[in-house]
Amino acid sequence: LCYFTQFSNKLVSLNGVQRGLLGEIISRFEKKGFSLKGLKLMTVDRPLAENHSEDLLSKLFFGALIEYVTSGPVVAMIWEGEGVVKTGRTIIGATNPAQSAPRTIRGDFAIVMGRNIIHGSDSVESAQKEIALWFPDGPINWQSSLHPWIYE
Ligand code: DGI
Repeated sequence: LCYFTQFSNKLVSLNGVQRGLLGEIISRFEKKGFSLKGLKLMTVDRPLAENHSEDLLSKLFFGALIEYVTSGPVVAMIWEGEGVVKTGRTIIGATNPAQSAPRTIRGDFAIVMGRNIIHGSDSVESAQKEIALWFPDGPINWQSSLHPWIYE
């Protein structure tokens, strides 16, 4: 998972861990200039997975999604930066990897929807909710010394 504040996005890397893609995924957000404000390798129990995806409860694929999210280790991240929710989703690519552009995470590393590697919050509001759910202690507060070289 990756999730994101006004400025941050929580992201969750799902089978990115099993696929050995974690370094690659983190690297893409780091190189863009976003700041890592939270990072956690964890297993996910059903209540957390169901709470996270409660808006999808009525979907036919809900059971499969919960199985997937709870099947192995997950890395939860908080990334911060101007426009990170929108840009983060561009970096991740379209939900269906068959439609994700090349050079996006899903476009480069995934084939099917049910194994699409990573989740990113879709709005500032859902990022705030997801950060509270996955990081009860909140983000780590620090500022990169590169800040003046990334922002005007
Ligand atoms: O924000 P996204 O992860 O891009 O997409 P979403 O919030 O609409 O759906 C969450 C996840 O649920 C998505 O990453 C993969 C899964 N999903 C969505 N639609 C389908 C699906 N899985 C299957 N198998 N079939 C679907 O139609």
